[in-house]
Order: sequence, then C-alpha cells, then structure tokens
Amino acid sequence: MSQRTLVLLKPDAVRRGLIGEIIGRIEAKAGWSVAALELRRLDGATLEQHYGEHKGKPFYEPLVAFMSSGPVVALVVEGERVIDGVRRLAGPTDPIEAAPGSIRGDYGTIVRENLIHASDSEESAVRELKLFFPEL
Ligand code: PCG
Repeated sequence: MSQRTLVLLKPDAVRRGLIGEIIGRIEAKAGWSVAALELRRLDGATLEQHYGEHKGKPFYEPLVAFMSSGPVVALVVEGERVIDGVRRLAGPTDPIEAAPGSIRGDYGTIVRENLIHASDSEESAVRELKLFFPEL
C-alpha cells in the first residue's frame, strides 16, 4: 500500500552534515521517493502543534529549544508501507537502544538529539503533512 509520511531531519543532523547520508538511505529503499523537501527554521507555533502530545512533559521545553536551534530539513516521502518503514530505518527514540544499521543506531548517542523524526501512524502522517506541507 503506497503511503506518504512526514520526515524531519533535526538540527543535529543538519549541523553534522548528515542530510545526504540520511536521505540517501531513504531513497535507496525500492520504490520510495522524495515528494517534497525544504530546509527551514521551525517557529514556536508549528513546534507547539507538532509536539502537542508532549506538552507538560519534562523534556518538552528543551525539545522545543533544540528543534528551534537551527534549520531542519522537512521532507514528504512516499512509497510502499513508508510510514512504518521510515520508523524502522530510524530506529527507537533512544539512539543507544537503536541497533547498528539504523540511522539513530549508527549516528546518535543522545535521546533529544536523535537526528530524525518520522510520523508514527497514518493518522499522525495526515496531521503532520497538513501542518508542514499544507499546499500538498
Ligand atoms: P521523537 O521524534 O520520538 O519525538 C519526541 C522527541 O522528544 C524524541 O524524538 C526525542 O528527540 C525527544 N526527547 C527528549 N527526551 C525524551 C524522553 O525522555 N522521552 C521521549 N519519548 N522523547 C524525548
């Protein structure tokens, strides 16, 4: 089943020059493609909506500060079972728990600076795509 998902390359990935490496892993999957891509700074209103489910948690404020600390790359990726697929490529939230071979497992050590966001369900994908790419 072909799907679309929202991917964000977080400010750590951009700062460390890993944009090409991460997008390359996504593009290498058979039949997946980048449908939209933009380097942008996220404003407070966008972050508040995007991370609404985490509001009030102890990591929320530092998370928003980190996500505002530099540009991100926002992408729409489409293809066969891409929602679960990109999550598997990314690996679990904590990069130390993530297996080598996954993006977080290969490049990350810090929970907050875990390189990549990917929508976690069809419902989240629809909501997040509307927030980041309302014109699509
Ligand atoms: P992601 O993409 O799962 O979205 C929420 C982000 O909050 C998560 O990645 C981490 O980057 C960040 N974060 C920082 N601390 C924590 C934590 O203790 N738990 C969780 N779930 N996320 C955290």
